[in-house]
Amino acid sequence: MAMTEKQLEEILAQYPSKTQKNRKKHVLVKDSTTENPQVIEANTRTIPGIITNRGCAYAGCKGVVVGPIKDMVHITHGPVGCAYYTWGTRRNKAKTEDPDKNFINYCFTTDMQESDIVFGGEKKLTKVIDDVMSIFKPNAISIAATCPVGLIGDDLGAVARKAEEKYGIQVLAFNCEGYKGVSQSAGHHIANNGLMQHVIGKGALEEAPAKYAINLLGEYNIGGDGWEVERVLKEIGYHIVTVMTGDGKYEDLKNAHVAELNLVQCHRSINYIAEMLEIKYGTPWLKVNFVGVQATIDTLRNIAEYFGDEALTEKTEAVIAKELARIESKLDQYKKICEGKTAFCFVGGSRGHHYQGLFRELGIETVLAGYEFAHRDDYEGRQVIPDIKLDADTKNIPDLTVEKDPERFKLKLSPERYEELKKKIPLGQYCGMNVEMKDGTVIVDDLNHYETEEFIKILKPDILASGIKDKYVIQKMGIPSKQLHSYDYSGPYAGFNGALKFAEDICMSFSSPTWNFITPPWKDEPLLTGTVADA
Ligand code: CFN
Ligand code: HCA
Repeated sequence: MAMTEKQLEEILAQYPSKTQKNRKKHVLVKDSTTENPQVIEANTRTIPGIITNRGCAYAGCKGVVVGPIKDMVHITHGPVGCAYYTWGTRRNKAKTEDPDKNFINYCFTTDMQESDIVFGGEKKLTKVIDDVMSIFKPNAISIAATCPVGLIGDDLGAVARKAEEKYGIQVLAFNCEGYKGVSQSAGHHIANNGLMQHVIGKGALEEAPAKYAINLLGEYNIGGDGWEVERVLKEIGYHIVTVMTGDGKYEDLKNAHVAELNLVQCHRSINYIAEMLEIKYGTPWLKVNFVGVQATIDTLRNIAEYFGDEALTEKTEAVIAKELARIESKLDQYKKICEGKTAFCFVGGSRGHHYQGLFRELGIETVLAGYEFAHRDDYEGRQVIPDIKLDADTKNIPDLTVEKDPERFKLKLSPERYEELKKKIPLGQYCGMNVEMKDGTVIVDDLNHYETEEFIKILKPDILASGIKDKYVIQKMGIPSKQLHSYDYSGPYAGFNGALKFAEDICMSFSSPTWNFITPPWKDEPLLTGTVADA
């Protein structure tokens, strides 16, 4: 069922007029016939009082980007709740290669108390670092600031510097206080800058250790996604220098500069590093998408096209054919259950867009989608192979000026070859939400609980893909919910095996008898009634 402008107006009419004006800019009914492309407002402050699904800068920095690096100890300087939340809920998996150097299963925090707020928390932080060094002896440590730390003015940098002198290892201080910026997006940026400034490029390698050396950026190995992607890439013959940061290693990250190409899966959280690597070391990047069978195939072909080697292209096609032969008939079974159904797909940054392709190939149409904290380019689209930065040494990235490394900079893609690739690799593919969604579907930025319930009543989706903050409200409304952040204890959902696992999981949801015991609201409640007068 499509949404009309009038229905949208009725939903927004329930707000006080200032809020209504604001929210109107964050919601679109897709219409490809407008004279100019439709614009959605994004990356702005949530109105206080609205229950948003967003997280904070600390969650984006420590929880998302830095936390998955397994051979470092990550200390949360702040309340235990902040530490626990970013440790225990995000399912970034990691294998133990060296039994002494995987700290993912530990949660480290200063557990700030009221007395630390009054008298300062630096001593406690120093003590935690001493304990970490005497018990765990990691190769490096990160310290992440939470809101109270910023408010009382503890100097994380000074504590980190003293610890570096004392122990001779890197101690990275991230001033990612939760209140910075408008969402976790600010934290991604802080993490990217810190890793680029202090870790990447510090390794000893000068050359790629093998042919077809790549980095996989913005892959956090949630539910094992990264492992499935690596399995396929390795079988084709790529050498993965580092994964940022799922099952990632500090020691590998230091050598990220030697890769010939960066693959960017999540463009929202790690695009800054991709750009900085290009400017500093001349490494181009390619926007990839390993969610969905067709997206995976197109991505593998684009990467092979980039290297332009016949043997690699042949191997790519052979692997694609083998994988398809293995999964296609099973997927067909699941498609029979999914065909004709509709979904809402609302996730943080890139998944709100990436998962629509997978839904589509199972026969499910996404009738409403959006991002919690994405920026306008995530909606409007971007190129698969971005413009190369020939003016690399002069370009400024906000908050950090990166300059060409004169010793190690090597333009790894000639301008002529770039022009050739631009023609071969289709622009805009899988790179923006607004471009790909159908007319009449709804696009919502920073969706909130009130709107979720109202949109559900009108659009009556068969499944709602989002996060923990609304999962149970949705299920109590009689609609299956699939968490696309944590995968509800399941996964992987990326690559060929992931597509199959995802299909199996959502078919299980559709087929559960539970829904017979719950009446969805549109069956026993009137739709919209009345309006609230302006405050
Ligand atoms: S794993 Fe990623 S894919 S990193 Fe980002 S924008 Fe979050 S933690 Mo939740 S699931 Fe989500 Fe994306 Fe990139 Fe995850 S859609 S909100 S900050 N995200
Ligand atoms: C975060 C992390 C989160 C939360 C998931 C959710 C994740 O934003 O701090 O709200 O369900 O993926 O774990 O996005």
